Amino acid sequence: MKPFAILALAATALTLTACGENLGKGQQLNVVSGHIQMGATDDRPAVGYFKVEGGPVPVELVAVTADLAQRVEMHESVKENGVVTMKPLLRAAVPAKGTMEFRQGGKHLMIWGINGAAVRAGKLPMAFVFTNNNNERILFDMVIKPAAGAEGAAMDHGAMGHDAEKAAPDAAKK
Ligand SMILES: [Cu+2]
Repeated sequence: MKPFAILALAATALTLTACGENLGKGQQLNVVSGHIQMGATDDRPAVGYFKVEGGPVPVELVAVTADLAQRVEMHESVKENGVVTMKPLLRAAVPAKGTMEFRQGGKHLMIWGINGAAVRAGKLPMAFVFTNNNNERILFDMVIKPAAGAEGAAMDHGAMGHDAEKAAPDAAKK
């Protein structure tokens, strides 16, 4: 091996090490967990929940997409005058070094038309789009769980779903 080739290799190794060290320092923006609960019947949307860990600066989640689903929407359940309704959610703040969660009873994803192959594989690859770095995309495989039983959240949510949305004037506007 010629001397300059060895130098080049050494330089590459140094670069990689430096990169790894930077990643180790401080928390990076990341999607750390998430799952999807299928709707009780095929015409019901599935619901998605996940957790995001914030990086060094505050950002906003502005979209979640999936190539293997027909439609994905971000929603938030809100209680108004004692009635729980859902509203479309356009952005969700992720605090620096904090956490942001989509969970039952609050922010959630609604997912229509998940590809059958993804359902059989038990996971749906999703892309989470944030406002930092010119819309950084973070990919995460959401574990797909079957519909909950009669007492389950997915069924309740599905039953609440469309009627509640039609009834919510804000949701109807956009
Ligand atoms: Cu919803």
